[in-house]
Amino acid sequence: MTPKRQRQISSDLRRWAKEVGFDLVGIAPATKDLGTDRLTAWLEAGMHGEMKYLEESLPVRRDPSLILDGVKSVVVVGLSYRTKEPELSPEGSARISRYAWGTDYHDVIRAKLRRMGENLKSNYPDVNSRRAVDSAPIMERDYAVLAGLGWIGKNTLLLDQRVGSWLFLGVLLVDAELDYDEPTETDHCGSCQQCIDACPTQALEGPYQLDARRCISYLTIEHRSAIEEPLARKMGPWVYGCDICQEVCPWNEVSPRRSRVAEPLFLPWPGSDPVPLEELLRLTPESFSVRWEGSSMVRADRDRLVRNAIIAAVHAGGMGCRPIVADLASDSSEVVRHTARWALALWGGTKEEGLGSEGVHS
Ligand code: B12
Ligand code: SF4
Ligand code: SF4
Repeated sequence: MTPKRQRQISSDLRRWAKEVGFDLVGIAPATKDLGTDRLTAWLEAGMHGEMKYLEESLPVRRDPSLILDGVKSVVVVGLSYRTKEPELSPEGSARISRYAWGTDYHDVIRAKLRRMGENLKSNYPDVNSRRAVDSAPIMERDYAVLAGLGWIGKNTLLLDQRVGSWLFLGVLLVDAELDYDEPTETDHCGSCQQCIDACPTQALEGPYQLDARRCISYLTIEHRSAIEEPLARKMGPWVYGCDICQEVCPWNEVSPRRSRVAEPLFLPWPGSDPVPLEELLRLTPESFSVRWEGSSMVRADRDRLVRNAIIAAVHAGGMGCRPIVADLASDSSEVVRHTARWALALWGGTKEEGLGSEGVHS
């Protein structure tokens, strides 16, 4: 390919990324084993908990040509989801993290990447591309650094000085050499470690080191079984994800420079910010699907969400929820039954509620 054509395709891709609404775009060379040494060490330490898919996808993460044959370049895009600031949770409500308030980000980003891929095909028919948003396993944050989008903060998330960290990443793999951006070399965290200090479960074991097994995001979304009492007691109002290590980050402070109009599809659906606890506690598998079809919330399921809601009710001192939680003590789901009995025991459960006077200890 001539240098002129290479430059033309690269500048077209950057322009199309902006046209479809991405906030950030950069291009990096496709590289084998990018960041996978650290990933392997993390997996070997068991820090991924029940997320077995991360083990299974390791060979593909090591080699992006297993996703797109002959891949040469990775176009990395970032999309802000900071649509508004959260409401302060009133009593009897729970918190969903901002990234899951609105339409499923996978669908939104995939649609934008599809338009970029279609433009590429119609203008340069001999160039092939493949899009990925979590779906195809790729080291998204590492590529984002290589493509100059920002730096990885001590909370392990990618940060841009202007957008902060409230952004999703996606990639378009391309089988042509392109003009590459300069990788990010500066870490703007400096001596700050507010994210580490604020994490309620000490999941951030140190700078850039996250033990997912302790992370509220993992516990509420990915972890299927019962949550151990010491962690459950620290989960606060979060029923889906957790935003604490981003809310405290100085790079996410609201300022006129950072006020921006994020993709409106990420605005909270009614009743997502905050979400009434009682509604969550009364969810059935059917009402769960109807309520959250099309949002990121479907990554969990009814049982996990009800489990999380019981824990949030305990946090809120929600004795008002006690009759519903008592019903849940005989739920068909084992994890819901277990968590409901734990809550009732803490509240001093009675025989009528299915508990002996000694309660249940986890
Ligand atoms: C598995 C996963 C999780 C897990 C593990 C999180 C994690 N930090 O890895 C759990 C369920 C906990 C999770 C939670 C969240 N996630 Co998540 N998650 C992923 C996923 C699918 C894979 C990440 C992965 O490979 N982790 C493996 C380990 C090894 O990563 P790590 O410990 O962070 O280490 C890496 C870097 O930090 C770096 N590194 C390590 N040490 C050092 C040291 C230095 C000096 C440097 C420079 C770098 C560095 O190298 C490592 C290898 O890449 C990615 C999508 C993708 N395909 O990449 C989204 C992704 C990372 N998640 C995302 C989001 C939005 C979240 C949440 C904010 C959601 C929420 N509100 O609850 C939280 C944030 C929690 C947190 N503080 O990280 C976004 C992050 C966007 C951004 N701005 O960075 C991603 C990229 C999804 C996307 N497409 O946008 N997630
Ligand atoms: S998402 Fe919450 S629990 Fe997880 S590392 Fe950040 S502050 Fe800690
Ligand atoms: S809170 Fe401080 S240390 Fe953590 S990511 Fe933000 S700037 Fe970096």
